[in-house]
Amino acid sequence: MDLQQFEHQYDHLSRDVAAFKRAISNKLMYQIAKNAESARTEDWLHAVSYAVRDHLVERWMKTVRACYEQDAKRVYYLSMEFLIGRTFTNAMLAADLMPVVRQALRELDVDPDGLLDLEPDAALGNGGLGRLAACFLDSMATLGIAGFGYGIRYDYGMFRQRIIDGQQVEVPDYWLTHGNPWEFQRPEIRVLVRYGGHLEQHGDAVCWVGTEDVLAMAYDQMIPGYGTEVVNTLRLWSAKATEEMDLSAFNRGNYFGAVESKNHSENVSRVLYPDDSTLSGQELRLRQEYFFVSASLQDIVRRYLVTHDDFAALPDKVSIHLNDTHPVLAIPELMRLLVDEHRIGWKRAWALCRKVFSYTNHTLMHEALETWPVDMLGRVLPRHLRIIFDINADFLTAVTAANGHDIELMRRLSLIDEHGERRVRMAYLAVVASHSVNGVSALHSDLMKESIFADFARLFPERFNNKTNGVTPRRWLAQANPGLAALIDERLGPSWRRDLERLHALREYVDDPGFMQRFRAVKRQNKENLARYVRERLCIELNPDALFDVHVKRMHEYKRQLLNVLHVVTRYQAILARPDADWVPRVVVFAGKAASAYRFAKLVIRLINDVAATINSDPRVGDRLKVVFLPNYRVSLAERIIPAADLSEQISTAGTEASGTGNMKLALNGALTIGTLDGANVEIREQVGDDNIFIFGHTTAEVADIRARGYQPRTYYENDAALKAALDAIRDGVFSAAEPGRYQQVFDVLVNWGDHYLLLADYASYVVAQHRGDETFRDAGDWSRRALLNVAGMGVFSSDRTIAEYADTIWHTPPVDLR
Ligand code: 26V
Repeated sequence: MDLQQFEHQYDHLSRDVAAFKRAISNKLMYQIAKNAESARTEDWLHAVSYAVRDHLVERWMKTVRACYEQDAKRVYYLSMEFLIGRTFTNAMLAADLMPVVRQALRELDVDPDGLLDLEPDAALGNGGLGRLAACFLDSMATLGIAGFGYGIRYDYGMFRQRIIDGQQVEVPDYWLTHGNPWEFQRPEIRVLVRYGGHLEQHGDAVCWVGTEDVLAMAYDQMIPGYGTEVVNTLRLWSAKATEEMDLSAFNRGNYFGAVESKNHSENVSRVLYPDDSTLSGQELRLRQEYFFVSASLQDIVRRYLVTHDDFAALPDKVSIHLNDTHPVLAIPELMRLLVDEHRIGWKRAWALCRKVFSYTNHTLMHEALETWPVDMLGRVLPRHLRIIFDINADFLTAVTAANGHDIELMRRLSLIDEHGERRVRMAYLAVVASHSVNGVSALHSDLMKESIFADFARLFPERFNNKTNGVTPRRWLAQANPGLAALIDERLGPSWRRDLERLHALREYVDDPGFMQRFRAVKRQNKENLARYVRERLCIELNPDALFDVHVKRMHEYKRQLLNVLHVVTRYQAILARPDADWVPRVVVFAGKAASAYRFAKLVIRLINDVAATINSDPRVGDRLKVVFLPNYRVSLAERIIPAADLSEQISTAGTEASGTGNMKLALNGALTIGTLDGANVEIREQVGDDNIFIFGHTTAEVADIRARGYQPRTYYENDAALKAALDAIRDGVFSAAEPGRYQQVFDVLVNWGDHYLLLADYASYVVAQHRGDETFRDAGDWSRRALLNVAGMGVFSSDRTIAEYADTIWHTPPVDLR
């Protein structure tokens, strides 16, 4: 840049900064009604958020207009969960306002970094499935696809996790305390959602009458694309009572009774189910699912009818994607709208449904497969139950016509599970109604066809396909790791943000000492930042030169945090046995929430904390090993931890983790994976090469084989001295001196009760892989070479690639033209 160019740019920036300072001050004054002297940091955050938001609104309206004018095909992504995290930085990056906003704040004497940390996470999701939905919204907007998210505006998101005496305590997450500057309430967009009642037959028409009703009110958020003017919409529904109060009760002086029914109706959007895999079978959950599905479908049909007089073009203009089975009631709801309300014949309505819906499966875990008791469904949604029975009858008739009468096959395929209490199988309904059924990694999509959907895959092979997950490089590299982003920019320019495959070119720099030294410096800085955070919150001192070994995700037996603990204990015992050996210093970082009712997962959290306390305070260990459990894992904490990781733990039992996305985020930020051949780890290995990942453990086929032969975990316990020593220490109270029996159950689950997830069978090879990790880490140059090859190999794991595949082969949605 020559001097003139520089001065020109500088001029530009300072004019923008001046304008932005005025905008912030105006917002503070007229929207928040505070002056600079009395404003709290929250007030500044809101003022500057409103000012940034203004820059996106015009693009948003332009996008909405363009969609209408071009009558673009829209994709509706229906999801019970959107795990968005924070919005402020993301919005600044999208609007290209980061330098201007920072400078403006500094000139107003406000510390920009202090502001960022005040924004609460929008934690309207449990884990992988919800975070994927958020990455997908970002990618749809960035690719210019007319994508709408539809979900629930929970008053309370994912609970906050506190650790008290080593144990998880759940605290409600009322994230709206200070208001949400990113949402637009739409009081004029209200939709009636009906429950209960009964059916009446009038000729060949069915009437659903006598219902209890709730209103769904819309709240919209902007979803800005990156490097495009497109801004999409996320519409979340909040429940409103149809009557503010019961006037007769009020007039009788019964003031609490007067608002009771209002509270009851509005409870439907009160709180996110914080359970990420077991269906507690609560009726409220069913009501939540129907609530947002019904509101969304009515909204979709209304929007379609603005520009169409009949339903002939519906499949050309509307795609409805079902994020797992939680929104599957959308299928009978669309049938109801078409048949009962718009008087379309059943057969035609069904043909339309079949073209409109597509479905993604996110888990094979049996306990996470949704089924609803026929009794409950009949009580809460009688019309929908009838429609499901009719769909089932048509389906089974067609199967019989094609395959002959096979009672056993019918029993297996039926949408109704007749064993014991009759239940509706929501995943089967999704498969029968959708034109596309996909899994989320190559392995998972194969297993899906062999296990839960085997019969359906034989009947409808063309419906099944794979779309390997991805993550948005905007949040998970540009925003989370500005140091690495800036370094990449210097060599490759900024285009990787929209075209992540460009990272491939980083391979050229593995032998460039200058570059590699800076690459290491970035990681080192990120580790120092995390160490500071840990020091401030937990008073634990970390050595930034140690290997940072990171295991962050929901707490689940299948994810095997306990296997990691076994290795930690083994290492601890080895350090005590050979204190003078040349140990590679290591920091083991855990974070993750356990479902509140998942007793065993909570016990594992407690064990981690007890092990951490013992090891961290043992003077014989010193810097060689530190263990930390970071409380309240969430999107914003992930953004801090992931850039600081050297080693990424992805150690689920082969065949259990559908894909994983944390595995992609960590590798993208230069961590090497230690992992099993599970989920997308398989594809990560293909991208980075066998030498740059530590693979261990039994494969899916071997796991099945071991189980088929009758797995005997006790044999491993008895024959492996190191394993035995670790398990005995846990059982005997080495980490729980005050209550020696505290972890007897942990021992029993692994040794005596079958070790369902085969921790003991994989222990030995895991320890060997950890050892390979140590040896590689000794040579900092060699390690960072491999780390860079991981970054360079993550191009395919951009959610832009994933969404482009959905758009091409499932939704058939070209980008909108903003001209
Ligand atoms: C089930 C239930 C049951 C009722 C209570 C609330 C609730 C919430 C979520 C679920 C299913 C969770 C499925 C899930 O999150 N699967 C994850 O999806 C990721 C994105 O595809 C994938 O990377 C993970 O491997 C997979 O575990």
